[in-house]
Amino acid sequence: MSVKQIVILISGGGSNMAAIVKTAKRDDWQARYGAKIAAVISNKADAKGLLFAGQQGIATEVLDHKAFASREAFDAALMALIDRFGSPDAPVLLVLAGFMRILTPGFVQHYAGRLLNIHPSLLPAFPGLHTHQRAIDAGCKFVGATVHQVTAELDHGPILAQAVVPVLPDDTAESLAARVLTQEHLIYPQAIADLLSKK
Ligand code: NHR
Ligand code: GAR
Repeated sequence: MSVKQIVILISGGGSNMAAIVKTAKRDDWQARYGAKIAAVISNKADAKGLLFAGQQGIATEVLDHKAFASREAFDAALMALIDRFGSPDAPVLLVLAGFMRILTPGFVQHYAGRLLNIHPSLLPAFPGLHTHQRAIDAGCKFVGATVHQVTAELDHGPILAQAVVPVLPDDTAESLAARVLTQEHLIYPQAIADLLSKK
């Protein structure tokens, strides 16, 4: 059986990526599901997560979106880079983990059914950016995070998992983001494991 290659895209801290990598190691995804985290790719050279991935012996790559004239050109190069880690009979599972670039419909189509994202809100509430401040401003008493399949429409794909946390009276966007993030680190690895166990 060919190994299922997982490629993770990040833009920053990479704490969700690290949680996935640690769970894959702890639960031996290689033996259990024949799955391996093949590469971590960032669109930003200074993404802190790259350091951790490198230390774990995972291939790391940087593709700076600013070096491309259009979204289409960036996405085409990104696709080519990602697909180096897969094969025709075992295409990669692609995991967005704090990846901050909107992807073109052509890119999303290419990975249809194999492309996941974690979004820091209880979708369908608050798609897009600055979710925690928007939830505070709206007076939400509970917020959370959503793992979903990515479709061409931003933050609208089928929901795979969610976690809920309370909003406390003195919360700022930062304190709320930190509370949500601890739950993200639990539900994202779990949702990926669920998916791998079904494939
Ligand atoms: N692409 C598609 N087609 N569909 C989705 O659902 C996607 C996606 C790409 C990324 C993550 C998403 C999130 O979870 C995601 C989901 C970035 C932006 C954004 O506006 C919005 C949503 C998400 C990620 N990005 C700006 C842009 O112009 C750049 C912002 C920046 O660089 O800081 O691409 O929230
Ligand atoms: C996470 O909260 C993730 O849900 C969010 O950014 C953070 C990344 O943290 N994603 C987005 O806002 C996507 N637009 P991390 O880099 O430490 O995983």
